[in-house]
Amino acid sequence: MRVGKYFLGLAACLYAAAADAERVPMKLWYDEPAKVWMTSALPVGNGGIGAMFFGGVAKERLQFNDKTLWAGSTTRRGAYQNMGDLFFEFDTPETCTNYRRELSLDDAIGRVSYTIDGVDYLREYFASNPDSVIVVRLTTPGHKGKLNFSLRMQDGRQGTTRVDGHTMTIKGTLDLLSYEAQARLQADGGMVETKSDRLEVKGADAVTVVLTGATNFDLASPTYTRGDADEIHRRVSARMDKAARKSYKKLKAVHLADYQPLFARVELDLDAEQPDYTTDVLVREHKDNAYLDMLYFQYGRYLMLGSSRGGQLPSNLQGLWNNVNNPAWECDYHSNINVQMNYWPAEVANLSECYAPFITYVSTEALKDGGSWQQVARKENCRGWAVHTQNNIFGYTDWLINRPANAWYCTHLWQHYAYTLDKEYLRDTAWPVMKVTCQYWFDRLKENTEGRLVAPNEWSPEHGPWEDGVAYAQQLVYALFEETLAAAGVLAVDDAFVSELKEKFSRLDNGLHVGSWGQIKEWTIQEDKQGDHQRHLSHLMALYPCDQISYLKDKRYAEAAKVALDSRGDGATGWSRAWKVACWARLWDGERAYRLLKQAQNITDVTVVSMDDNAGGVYENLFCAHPSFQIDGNFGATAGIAEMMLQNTVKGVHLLPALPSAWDDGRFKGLKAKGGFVFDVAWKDGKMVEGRVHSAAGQECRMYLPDAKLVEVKKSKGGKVAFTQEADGAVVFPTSAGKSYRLRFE
Ligand code: FUC
Repeated sequence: MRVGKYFLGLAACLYAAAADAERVPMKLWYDEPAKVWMTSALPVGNGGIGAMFFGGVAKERLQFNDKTLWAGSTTRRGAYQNMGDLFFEFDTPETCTNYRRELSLDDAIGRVSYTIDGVDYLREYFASNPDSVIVVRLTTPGHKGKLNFSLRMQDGRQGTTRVDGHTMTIKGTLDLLSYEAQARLQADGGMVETKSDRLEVKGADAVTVVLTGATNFDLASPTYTRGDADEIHRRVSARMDKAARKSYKKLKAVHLADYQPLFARVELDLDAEQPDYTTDVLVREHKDNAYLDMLYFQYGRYLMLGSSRGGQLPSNLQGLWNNVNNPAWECDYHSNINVQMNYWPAEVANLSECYAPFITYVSTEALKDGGSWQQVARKENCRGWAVHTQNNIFGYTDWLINRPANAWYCTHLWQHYAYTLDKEYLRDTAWPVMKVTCQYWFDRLKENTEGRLVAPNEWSPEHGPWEDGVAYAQQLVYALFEETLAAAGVLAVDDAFVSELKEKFSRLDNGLHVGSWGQIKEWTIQEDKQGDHQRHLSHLMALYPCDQISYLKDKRYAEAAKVALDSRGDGATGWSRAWKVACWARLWDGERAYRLLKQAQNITDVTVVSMDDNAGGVYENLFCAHPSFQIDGNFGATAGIAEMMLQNTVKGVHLLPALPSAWDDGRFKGLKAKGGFVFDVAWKDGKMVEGRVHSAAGQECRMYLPDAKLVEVKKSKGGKVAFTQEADGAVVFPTSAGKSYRLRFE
């Protein structure tokens, strides 16, 4: 155990010491350049645009993306596109000493450094959200005039590059969209020569390259576009001019001031130091080192900040990082697990603002009069909206219909409220969508022979027969109705719609049925096969991400969920293992959740799509491998780890519900719970010692602590706060909005 950081001294000092503790740096690092885009290049992103850097010495490649750059249209699926590349060619040899390539998650800056002939070379890479640019800075600390290289820009579709002064431009049109990207080079000292297809830097002291791009995509417009090529050009040029007026120091300071507070909201310290070996060695040879778990947890947060800030589109199957024009599954929005999993950590991991693009996407498309999502519903004579499984950014929705996805999306709309208690958002954004989605199901549900309402002709993605009342559909519609009723309560709506909702809810089959071998049943007619290892856990929606199954609600169903989950086995593709981590955490089995997490971290080099249960894991760059790269597994793992730390239950917030023995000592800071609470907790030898809760909304704080005894609650400044132990085991105390409370446990 590490001593001296926060476990020094008396238990009562733990929290104070923790507050002063140095954060363990969160870094991915390597001692050689990346060879393969998917497995070893490193990502930077500002939420809308992003890039992957390789860190080559003689040749560097920076591949870049804009999340809105899609081929395809309202009638053709198309695919998410590579925007382009920047190629640097240096006059130095490939051979160097002191090579290091790293990505710091703490400041969202990539760095490459090495020495040649006594000259130290340093590059920095970051994507700035406030300035909407990607920046590369090249320096030779302590030396002047040493930078000699050429810079070339290449369109992702083989278009031509225009070089104008020190600015290079690519532009083009796809089926519906137009796009443009610009790169501008500024050198300190030396000379820059403009060639027909490149810029040549000679003898510079330092160089800054600023890169930005945009398209004319607009989700809210009936044509999905707004403005023409000239308008994009003006927009991109204005961004570029504004950024180029700032010094590198200023650009970096603006980036750090924006990013660092968001990232620093959450800490997870599992009593491990940053290892002195590289990240590929960490994951290949030291998978049990808890630093990997800390890093993997935080990487999900980093990737969320990088791929889901602002704009109208959620992060796609690869977040926003993609180097080809025919990516696996078109890098689309898959509605039967993938896009949802991308948002599982958003609230609990304290990145509520990153939810906005997903919420905007769902609410805009669902409420678009006559839009494609509404047309899917109309074809079935239903109000509201529905989607198929595969979705591009232009409302085009195909492959098998996935009706319950509308309810699933709505559970996300509700989650955002449940954590933030933002009533205005609930009324203006979430409620209208939840209401019409309920109406879809009012029109669709039918009565079965027992007089219960069931969804007719449904599937359990992605296997088995189509039947009435399968668990997947019932559990999701149940969650939709339950949460919409809760929303009606908050908004004090009590009209004919709410009466109908109550009536239908009282007759709805809840999708929880225990089968012949003690399992939660997946289908109604077909027998569930024991040992069916299908990767989707669609009949366990009610266990996670929904919460109808819980030991605290009805032990019978929790036990049946355990049987069903166990029968699915531990093998799985990337995202599926992450889901299993969260499910085992919900069943309070920390050891099994941990075992799944370790399997989710299996190193792989497979870059082609495989459905093999044992091919999934992570690449050297810690991207989750389905395979191929699919970012849902990164986000799912972050959510799963959070679920091992904190759960919202009917009896209150359950702290450390699934702590494995491998994480016997540690602390977390900044995880969010429903009701506007933020928790910090420190534990030792598997026992909670101290904590803190911040109350944003002034709600009563309820905690369910079966493994710990709360002995003291104190206001941050001073006085003790009385708490009560309720008959159901919950401990409860009042809070004031904006105040923090220190908690001591025994
Ligand atoms: C779903 C999954 C696949 C894959 C694809 C993108 O269809 O069943 O495993 O993740 O989405």
